[in-house]
Amino acid sequence: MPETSEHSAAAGHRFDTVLIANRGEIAVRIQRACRELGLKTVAICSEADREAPYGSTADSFLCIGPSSAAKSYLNQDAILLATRLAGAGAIHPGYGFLSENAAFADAVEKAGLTFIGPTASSIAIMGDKISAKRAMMAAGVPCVPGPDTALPDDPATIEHIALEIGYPVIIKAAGGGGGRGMRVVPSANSLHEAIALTREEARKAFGSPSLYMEKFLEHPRHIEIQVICDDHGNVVWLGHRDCSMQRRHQKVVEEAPAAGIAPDIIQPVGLACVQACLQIGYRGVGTFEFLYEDGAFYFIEMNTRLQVEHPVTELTSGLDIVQAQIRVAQGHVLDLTQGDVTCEGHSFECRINAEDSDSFLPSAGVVTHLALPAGPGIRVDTHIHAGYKVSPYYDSLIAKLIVHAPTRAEAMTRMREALAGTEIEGISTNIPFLRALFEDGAFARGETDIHYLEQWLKLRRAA
Ligand code: MV4
Repeated sequence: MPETSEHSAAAGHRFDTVLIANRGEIAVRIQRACRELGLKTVAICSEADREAPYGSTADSFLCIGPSSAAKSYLNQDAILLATRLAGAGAIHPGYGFLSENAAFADAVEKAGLTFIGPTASSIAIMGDKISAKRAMMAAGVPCVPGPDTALPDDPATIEHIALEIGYPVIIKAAGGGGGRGMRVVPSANSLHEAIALTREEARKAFGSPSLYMEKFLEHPRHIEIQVICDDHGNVVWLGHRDCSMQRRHQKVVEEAPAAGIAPDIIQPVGLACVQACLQIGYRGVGTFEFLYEDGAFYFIEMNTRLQVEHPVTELTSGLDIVQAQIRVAQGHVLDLTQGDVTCEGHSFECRINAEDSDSFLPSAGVVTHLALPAGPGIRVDTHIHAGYKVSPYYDSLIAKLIVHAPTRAEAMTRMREALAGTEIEGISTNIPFLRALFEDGAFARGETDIHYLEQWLKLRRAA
């Protein structure tokens, strides 16, 4: 497609100031990317975050509401008003909050602003897990066995679908995702009851009773593929990550690349993701989530946002994903092709949470002492400092420790070193738990799946 001024800088694409509709470490991370691109930044906060340093490093800083997220970081009207008041031309939603809200993306664009993310329509397609699956199957992305349509009401037809898939099956809500609204069905005995229960939960939680059925995979790994797309038909995939180390659907440790996945086995999956992006006209950064079991990949969901764990891909690919995300939102042509993408070495990320190391209950309070690790191959993404007050209102993530080294074993050693050099006092953190995990033999050998961490915790508690 020829580059015309219209293509490179359409009305909604022209901006020199970005409002960052988020808080915490990601607000800091996005500000850094904006400054490096020569863009001015607007920070917003709730009353609880008035003293946060990310406010004073931004070009302007507006308090938009009370501490409760519903009245501040989720308040669409307040954010749009702040954007207009501050004269910003674009909104970066970060992750969480409004990042995957199609109505918000639509409202931003309708206000003549740029939403730094995919189109509202892409967000809506991926938000409905059935339409996401249909789009993926149509594009040739391997999916978990099961129909890409909603379950009908007729009991006999439902039984037939389950038999065709083969037990155990899993019932999932179309409006769910991230582990919400799903139920495993071991055998025909409990099929109808499970559907009735999940349907009611879905109606209440997501406002839609729509369900679908899949084969239940019993011991998969969670592997995801990062993509970035511009508005001109260019798409690249940036390798893969393993995010199997999770507890109650909260990721704890992520790594890139996923251990023990041969290039020739992941290559066709990456190409299928690229194909899918082209087919749906995707723009921005995105993540394809797969379950990986017995050598095969099965698509489950697509995330249409910048993810918490993007740094492990930044360190292996050498790319600044946040800068690239902003540049494609400006309408720029992606300045790299697939041939330019080379993933080197191995990276781990540990999520440091303000929580009790044993009970995992959130721990609010003042950080009285802080020492952060440094050195070759060590990166810390955080918004906290000594004297910082961790508020009870938001997610407990207070820092991300990210390391990079030539091999997985060296990266593990480097993470042990980084964890040893991290001192946070005044509040409880999960650091003791992370230190113990990086001493675990099975983890070191890469012998883990999505259930490993919870089993490991159970054994550790029993001991
Ligand atoms: C599954 C599955 C097994 N089989 N689907 C949980 C979160 C949501 N993204 C999908 N999830 C799962 N879907 C089939 N067909 C197991 C899970 C699952 C899981 C997936 C990824 C990471 C952690 C998980 C923990 C429990 C269950």
